[in-house]
Amino acid sequence: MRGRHAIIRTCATGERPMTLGESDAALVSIAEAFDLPGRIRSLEPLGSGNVNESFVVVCDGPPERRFVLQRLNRRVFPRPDLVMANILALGEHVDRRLAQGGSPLGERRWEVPRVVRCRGDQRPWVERDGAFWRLITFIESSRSFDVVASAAQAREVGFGLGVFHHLISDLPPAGLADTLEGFHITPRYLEHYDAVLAKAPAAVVNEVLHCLAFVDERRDFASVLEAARDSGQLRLRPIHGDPKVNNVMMEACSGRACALVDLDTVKPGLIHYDIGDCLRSCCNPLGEETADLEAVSFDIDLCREVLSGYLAAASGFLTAADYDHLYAAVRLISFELGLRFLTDHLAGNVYFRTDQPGHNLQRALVQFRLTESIEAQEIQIQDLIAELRADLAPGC
Ligand code: GN1
Ligand code: MG
Repeated sequence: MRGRHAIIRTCATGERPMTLGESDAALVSIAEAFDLPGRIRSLEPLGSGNVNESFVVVCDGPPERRFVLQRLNRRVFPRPDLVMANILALGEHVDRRLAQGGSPLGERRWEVPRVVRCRGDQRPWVERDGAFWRLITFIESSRSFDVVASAAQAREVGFGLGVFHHLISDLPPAGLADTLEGFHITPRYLEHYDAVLAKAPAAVVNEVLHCLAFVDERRDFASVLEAARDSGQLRLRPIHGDPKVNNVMMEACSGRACALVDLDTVKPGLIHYDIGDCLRSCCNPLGEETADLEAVSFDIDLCREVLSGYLAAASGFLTAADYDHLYAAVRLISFELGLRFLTDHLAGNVYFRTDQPGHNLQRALVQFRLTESIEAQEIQIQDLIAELRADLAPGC
């Protein structure tokens, strides 16, 4: 939790951000519309998201219970009702799968954040003054980390993503709505970047000039995963959409992954977006918010751990073409995130919330630095993938 300051970050929703001091009563009244199990003891900002606005609600016990109250960013999610429908469909599917057994989890704990419905009409959200609010259970006795702290943790994050994919691998993607059209379709981000750039004032800052050249050198590469999808090598599956390290909850007592949270971006997609996103996040030990650009690098030892953990749970449903595109996935998603941050910087920070001027430019530079580090280690990363593939999926 970043604390109170997070709430006064610039708000990319186009709506005025709520601050606790001025609107305690309004926030409590929104939370009370949901079917909570007790009296609200506290309501605090939960501040690390770049898109939505989140609060943690603590309810009196026993046992004391925590919930996450969120205002969905309607500019990013124009159909928040469909976001909720996807989360509910995912929860029901995973419940069925867990009841059947036979997952890579064995006796391990695994949870899905639950949607709390409203008192009375049982709607899974509240609309107030044009804003869309929902309440989700907090995964108790667990915590998350903004950066990976150890090899064991990296392996757990990978395993967590593998379990998540395993449990939804038989959920038909057509049953999920496309709630964020174009999400992770890199050529679309490139088109949007070009449109924004055409309207932006000519760049004079060296960092921006560097970024523009960086993007230009990788234009052809941007379509690598979508081309594989068009040619039928890769196919749509249900995905998480945002499996960065702090969206994987670790059980407090054991340090084991026990849930993936932040399910807003669950929708049909390529699992490579998820694998690439998880790797670009976990294998950047300084984290995506670092100011120490020179020191940013892709840690191949952590990559080994994440991929081993992932494959331990997921190798059963990966195809040969899936393996063939793993390296492209990790390179592409760090490049894509850099491109998204850069575009938002050029557009005047309308999508990602920012803490200070130039924040999105700095974030873009970090992702581009990471991309360069990945490119410099291509042979080692490809060798690692080949080695794990031979061990875990012989013949694939
Ligand atoms: C956004 O809001 P948050 O932090 O959960 C973004 C992700 C990015 C991430 C980078 C819907 O996620 O795609 O990878 O920032 N989510 C959306 O930190 O655009
Ligand atoms: Mg997210």
